[in-house]
Amino acid sequence: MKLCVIGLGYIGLPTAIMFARNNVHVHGVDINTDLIEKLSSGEVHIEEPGLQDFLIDAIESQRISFGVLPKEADTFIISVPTPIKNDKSANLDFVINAVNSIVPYIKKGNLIILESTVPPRTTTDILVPILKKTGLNVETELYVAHSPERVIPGKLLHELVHNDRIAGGINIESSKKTEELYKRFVKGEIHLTDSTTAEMTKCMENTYRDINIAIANELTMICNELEINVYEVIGMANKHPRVNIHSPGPGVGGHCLAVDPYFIYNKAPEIARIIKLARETNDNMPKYVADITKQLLSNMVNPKITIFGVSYKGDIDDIRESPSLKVLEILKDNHFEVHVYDPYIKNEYCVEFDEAVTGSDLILVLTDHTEFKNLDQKALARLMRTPILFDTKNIVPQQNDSELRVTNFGDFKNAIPTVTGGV
Ligand code: SAJ
Repeated sequence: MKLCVIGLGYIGLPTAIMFARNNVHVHGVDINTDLIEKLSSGEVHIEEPGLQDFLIDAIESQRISFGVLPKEADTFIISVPTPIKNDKSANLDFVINAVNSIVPYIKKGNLIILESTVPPRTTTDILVPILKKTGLNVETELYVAHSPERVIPGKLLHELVHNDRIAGGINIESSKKTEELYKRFVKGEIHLTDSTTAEMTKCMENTYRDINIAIANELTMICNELEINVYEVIGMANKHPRVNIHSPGPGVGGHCLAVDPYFIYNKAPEIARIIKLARETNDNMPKYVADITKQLLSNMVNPKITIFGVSYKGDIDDIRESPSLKVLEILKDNHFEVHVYDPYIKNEYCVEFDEAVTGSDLILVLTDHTEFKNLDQKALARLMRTPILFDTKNIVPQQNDSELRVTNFGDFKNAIPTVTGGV
């Protein structure tokens, strides 16, 4: 079987490699020529456990090739980004370009699968009309489906295999063909449906999570107003067998939760009020964190702030839509001296650990990297000028024998220094 995968990012590349491991001859396509060169020489561009070794295996077994142009194949998988525009509507340009790029290579009997997360009805209203350019009868001579991925970065290879999957065809034959394809490596159940239901399901999964995080964030702000420790409330409420309040944080990042709710919202703005409000609540969290930061530093002159973590979540190197970047921007706009440390990110605004913490008046933990859970708090306190750490992810335990005062959303008001510090 021959497969052509268009888009070799966080999902396309691992998917291509998994098929290659399962006796499929895969051709991976991307518009980025540097990336094609890199992958062809056996080097992956994303940090994901196991992926590098799997790529080398696939190249050595001659089951994978890479190029900037598609090739004829039995199946085409499109896995390109679907960002949002400034007006929060979906930017489907990459999807449209990708489908157009495969049109000349499509033959009767081919299966075309869209994996990118898209607003409901994209497959029927956008994909199918483009596929008509092949001159084939899309309903009877091609198979077309939406089959969204559901994997989480960091556990990607495991979840690709073990998660349940949805196969949403434009007709039942397309759903069945899609099921047959993924069965080559998927051990989870494959659920057959139509393409529009599959699109809505995927968008709603991430919207559900975004809304639940928004409730946790709203609860945090209410508890702070009423002087109640939010973590005690969440901890106890979650002892109820049917309650699962999520964790508050500095906001919601990544390319999925911060984006997909708008795909639903834009289809029914009059009705989707909770969805919109949840987005706004989560988007407001960086400002809320910056406001708390100001309170913690209110008695200091020229304070130095250290941000710990810019990835949008723990133990990954992805900064897309990261709330840390927004916190950084707000603090800088307020003329604070801010230094950033992230063990996973090397870029123009990140510095080494010692440089970031020496002389600092406040460490702001914004990402739940494992490294931050096991800090040497005594050593840290010695390097800092005012040893306070504000932990927005509630991951740093207060060590009794250290000078470092660890605080969080639940008790930051007790940690505001009363003595004037700084220079
Ligand atoms: N976050 C909180 N509080 C929480 C949980 C998460 O503030 O209780 C924040 C995280 O710090 C992060 C953001 O939410 O900034 C998103 O993190 P995430 O781990 O929930 O989600 P993603 O975007 O990495 O992955 C999601 C997953 N979807 C669901 O869990 C419903 C994943 O399964 C999807 O494959 C992925 O979106 C996607 O591609 O759609």
